[in-house]
Amino acid sequence: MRISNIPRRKTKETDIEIKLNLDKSDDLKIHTGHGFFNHMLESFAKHGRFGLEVIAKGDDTGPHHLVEDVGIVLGQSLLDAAGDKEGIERFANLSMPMDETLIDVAIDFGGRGYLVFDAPEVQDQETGLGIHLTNDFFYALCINGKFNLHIKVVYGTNPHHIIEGMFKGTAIALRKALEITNTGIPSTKGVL
Ligand SMILES: [Mn+2]
Repeated sequence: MRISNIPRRKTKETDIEIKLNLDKSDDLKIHTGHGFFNHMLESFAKHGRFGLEVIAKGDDTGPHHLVEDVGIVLGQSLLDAAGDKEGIERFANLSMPMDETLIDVAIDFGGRGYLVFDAPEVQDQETGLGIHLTNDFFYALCINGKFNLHIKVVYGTNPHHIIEGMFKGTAIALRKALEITNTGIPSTKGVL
């Protein structure tokens, strides 16, 4: 069972504890104090088929510190749970539809953090998250998880669908990239 073991991260801005299980999806407990962000993390766990507990508390400056720091610790948790990455598929991509929105997501879980984020500047009074903070979340996730993440909104207008499609698409691509389909380390270097 591939389970993360990252200590609680406590700063003057946030207090975050995350437990992640890549191989068993029974445990789901998300408490961040931010309704839409809870919804996104639940969606992430559900479609990634991950067991996920996130107990997080932000400061009173708005959601920025909270969302970015959860991205950091969740990225660390993905990397930690993946262990030596033996036998993983490593690469994955998909097109994620959500009503009027279509999002392309591609991942290389190969040991290097890199984000390409291509999304329209949509007005967002609804989610309390917004496209910019979503960008910051995925940056923190893939830099700390040490994987390449490309997210491209092909088209779409509804911010709820655009942001949720990103979380779902990234979760599904991560599930596929982290699936154990082989033996050995999938790299000519022999290490990832
Ligand atoms: Mn929704």
